[in-house]
Amino acid sequence: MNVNDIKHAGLKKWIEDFAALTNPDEIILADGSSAQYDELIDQQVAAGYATRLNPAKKPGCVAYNSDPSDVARVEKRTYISSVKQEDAGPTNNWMDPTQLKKEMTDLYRGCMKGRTMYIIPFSMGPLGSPISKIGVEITDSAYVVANMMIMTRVGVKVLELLGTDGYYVPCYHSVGKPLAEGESDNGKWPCAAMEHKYISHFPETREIWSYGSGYGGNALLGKKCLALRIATVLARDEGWLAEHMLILKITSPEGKSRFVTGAFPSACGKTNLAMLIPTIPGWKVETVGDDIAWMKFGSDGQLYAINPEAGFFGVAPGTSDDSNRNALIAASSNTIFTNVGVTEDKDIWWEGIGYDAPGKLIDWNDNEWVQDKTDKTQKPAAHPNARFTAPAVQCPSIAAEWEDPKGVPVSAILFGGRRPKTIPLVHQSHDWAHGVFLGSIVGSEVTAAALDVKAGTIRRDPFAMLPFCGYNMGDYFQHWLDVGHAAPDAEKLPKIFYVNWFRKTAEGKWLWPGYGENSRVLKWVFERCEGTAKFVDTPIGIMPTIDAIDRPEGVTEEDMKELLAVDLDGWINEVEDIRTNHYPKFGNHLPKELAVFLDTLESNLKAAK
Ligand code: SAT
Ligand code: MN
Repeated sequence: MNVNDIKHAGLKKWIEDFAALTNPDEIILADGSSAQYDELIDQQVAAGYATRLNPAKKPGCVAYNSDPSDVARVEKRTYISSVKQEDAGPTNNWMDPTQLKKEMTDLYRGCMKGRTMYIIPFSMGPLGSPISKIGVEITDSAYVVANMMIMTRVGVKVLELLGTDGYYVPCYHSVGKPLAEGESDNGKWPCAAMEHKYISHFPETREIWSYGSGYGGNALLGKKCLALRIATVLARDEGWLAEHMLILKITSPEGKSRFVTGAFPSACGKTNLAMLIPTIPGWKVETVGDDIAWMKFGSDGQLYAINPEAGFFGVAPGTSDDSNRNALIAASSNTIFTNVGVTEDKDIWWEGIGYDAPGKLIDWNDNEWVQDKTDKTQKPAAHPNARFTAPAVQCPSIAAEWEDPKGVPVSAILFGGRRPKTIPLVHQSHDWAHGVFLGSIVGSEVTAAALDVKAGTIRRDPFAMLPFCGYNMGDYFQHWLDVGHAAPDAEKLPKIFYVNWFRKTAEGKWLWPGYGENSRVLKWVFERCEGTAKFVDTPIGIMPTIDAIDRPEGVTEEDMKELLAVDLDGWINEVEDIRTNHYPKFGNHLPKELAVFLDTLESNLKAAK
């Protein structure tokens, strides 16, 4: 099938108009077939953009190296271009839509010269599910097509669902590097200069326009752009939740299962938590999703979640047999690696993979690289935000329900971030609204997942949605409160927890081992849902008693006391920071209910001192 066979007149015209503007050499429809995927990858390997990995070790896998300037999301070039600036709110970059469209139209003019234009019809969520949304991405990057084929459901079936006049979210993407007559990329990753990169969202018209970057969330427009930024707007208008959350299934030794979702900022271990192998005997964790959850009430009054994605775009460095065996297995075939090290026998390697680099590697900058453990300043072989794009079905821990069109019933919601101090291992909100308060104050040490925020500093990242909310974040808090008020049955609302696996001692040592040991906290969460867990009420919320969570090896009773202490002074500073630096940003969009929770927290803390 090709573009001429498209039966949807509006879609056809939209494609023709963009082709007239961007002037590609040819137009190809991504039909979703594995033959087309293989052909694309073969072409990319032949043209020198990608290295085919050793079929005996990594069958069906390739490795790409990106341009050193194009290695992560760029938040400062990401725009929520609503008609009114106030609707984008204080946490988003804003530009007038008319102005932004004019600037970008000028950039798009002729931008696909010398390249192929690909049309990618895709579904976020299982094909035909009432919760799913359809998008069409136009791109000039074959890398994007191949990644989208793993991350979403792509192809002819989506066009059939669209019929002659179905609704889709239109998404433009170009790497922003037209080729002159006879010019070639010579196998180098094409992208535009930073000041020409744009990742733009038009919430009123539900359009996505991206230019200049070929990497991750900047270019795979189904993920952060559609499934979060545009979906938050749809969710606000339609009364549901589009969230930056993993979805996991936990089963007790008695065989009872519950589903838990969790919001953590990028590169804080969502993928690891979603695929965790419990260290406590008899317990099982399975994976529904690792990055995004769309949640709606079912007719039984329960909140149900679907994973709109079909693959994992996981952080490679630090992924090892110990930290996440399931991810390694998922990414052992039919996977695209980006910015990892490649060994002489064409296998992959990265920092934290669990073994030393074997011999001479080609690093993510295309240079020869030999590990020197005596050189503490040696640059890493893999970029810290190097990624694997792997099909979800290949994950050994994938839950049977992962593609269930009606979703999975959510018992608990976790919020978390990287906090070396103050925030205890786990505490629970008193109710939904108090949980919204906890979500609104989440802070985290910044990671390498975004290019333009300083790694290592702590920033507030409410609901882990700071870079992903498509409208005013104050209104988003209110939407969360409204969802709670509108719940058909308050008793059936998920319980809300705030966890922190990242506590350190004054000497900078981890207090909690994390990874599989986090199952001990999940067990307490599960038991809270069952009503059987031991707990105490504290000034900050409900917490486990000191003996309610079994201690992992290496964690002393003293450590546990520190992990579960309410650090009154630390929390008073926290309140102070929220009151002076965080909440005022939202002005009169901050829900009064949240300001009251902050006052109550402060008086609780002062009373306890
Ligand atoms: O936005 S990406 O898809 O590149 C990854 C992330 O930041 O979570
Ligand atoms: Mn993410």
